[in-house]
Amino acid sequence: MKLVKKVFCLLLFCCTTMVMAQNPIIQTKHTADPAPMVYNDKVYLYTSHDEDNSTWFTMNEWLLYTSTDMINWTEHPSPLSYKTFTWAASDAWAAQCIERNGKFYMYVPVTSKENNRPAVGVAVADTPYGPFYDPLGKALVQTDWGDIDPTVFIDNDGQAYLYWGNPNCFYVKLNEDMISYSGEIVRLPMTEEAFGKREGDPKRATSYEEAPWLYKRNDLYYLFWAGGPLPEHLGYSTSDKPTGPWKNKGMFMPAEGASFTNHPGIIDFRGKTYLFYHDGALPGGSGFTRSVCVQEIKFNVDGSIPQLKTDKEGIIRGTETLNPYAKVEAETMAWSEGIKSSYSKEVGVFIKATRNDSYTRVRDVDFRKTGTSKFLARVGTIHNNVTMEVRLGSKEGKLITTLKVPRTGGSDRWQLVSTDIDKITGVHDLYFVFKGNGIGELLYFDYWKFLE
Ligand code: FUB
Repeated sequence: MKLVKKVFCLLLFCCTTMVMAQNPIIQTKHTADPAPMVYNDKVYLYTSHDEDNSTWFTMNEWLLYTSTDMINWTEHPSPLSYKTFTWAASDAWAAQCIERNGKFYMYVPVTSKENNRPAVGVAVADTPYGPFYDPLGKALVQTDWGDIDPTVFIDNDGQAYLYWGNPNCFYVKLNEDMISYSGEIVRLPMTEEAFGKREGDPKRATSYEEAPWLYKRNDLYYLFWAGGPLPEHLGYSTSDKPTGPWKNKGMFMPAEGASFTNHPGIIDFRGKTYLFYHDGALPGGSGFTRSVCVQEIKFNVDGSIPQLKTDKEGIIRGTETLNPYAKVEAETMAWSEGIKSSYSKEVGVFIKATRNDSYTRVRDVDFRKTGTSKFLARVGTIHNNVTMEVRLGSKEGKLITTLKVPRTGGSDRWQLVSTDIDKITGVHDLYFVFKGNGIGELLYFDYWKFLE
């Protein structure tokens, strides 16, 4: 009997651990170069977008995801494309957005049409979702080479700094308008003391490769960066000033997995600090089909960062529960398999189930004590006999309802379907499991809601 109990506990532990695995945090697209921003108690995660099946950094636009709980992420329409910059030829690479006086400034690297070299531009919007426009009609900064990976930071005294560059690391002081700068562009001394020593590459004396991220904690400035040689690790340097001199603190996340690049993005949110980075951990992932991940950083008492590893678990405990009685977008999820996200003018972002048995998981849904007895969803399909199962706790967990998805005839045709259900109360992980024959586009799902 004891043995049976032990095996049961072990199985339960394994299942719970599997359920909790939720890195990479976005599974419906390939995302890279995370740039998280906290605004009004919500996390806005801007990423670059690796096109599916890419064999190079084929990147045309930036993506935006939001979360208030750090476990469920909602995709929004792309806020910006390199095409917004009429002077840019291509390459929507690593960007960062920041808010100042109610306006949002997105610093982006793109390739300039004029000289076919990278340059940093800036776009402005009235909301974090965009639409962003190019106020300058030209690059904000361009040196002689390597103007990629801008990071922006506003210090407590109001002075804003823009850092960027590969293989050099530059900075400039931004003016209060955030779209111009004062003083010279400064190239940091690329010394062993600042960034550590790199062996065997006379062109790059230090470990610094690219992807700087400026961050401040307890009056100490941190410059995070991706370090070489390839594959990249993550390292950091510290200083008591935002302009250095920087002191190398070395590697805190070793290179690992299918991506030969990495890219740090750090925020404080609701009393914790989170590190976003990317790897190639989705099925078919590579250096050109990357995926954004997140984990909590717990600093040592002296301000140093403990050694971290890329992981599958990500964030175990969310910062709040999700309300199922308000409209919830289908593209809000903690995990999915066999799902792609898409966009249409009629409904904005929606998801496509690509095969039988594909599913999404939404974590920590709070049905409260009062509970629910009705479920509704806006769906559509081009096939007969397609269903959507709603389950609790796991993909095979308690079946709440099986919704027959009407054959609407396309992703531009939707139907709101509702069904009575047995009462559910309390907090549960919710699973939407899609069943039917039809590879590629089994069904379309826009939003869902329970009625109290
Ligand atoms: O995403 C393209 C480039 O790869 C970025 O600019 C670098 O930081 C690296 O992640």
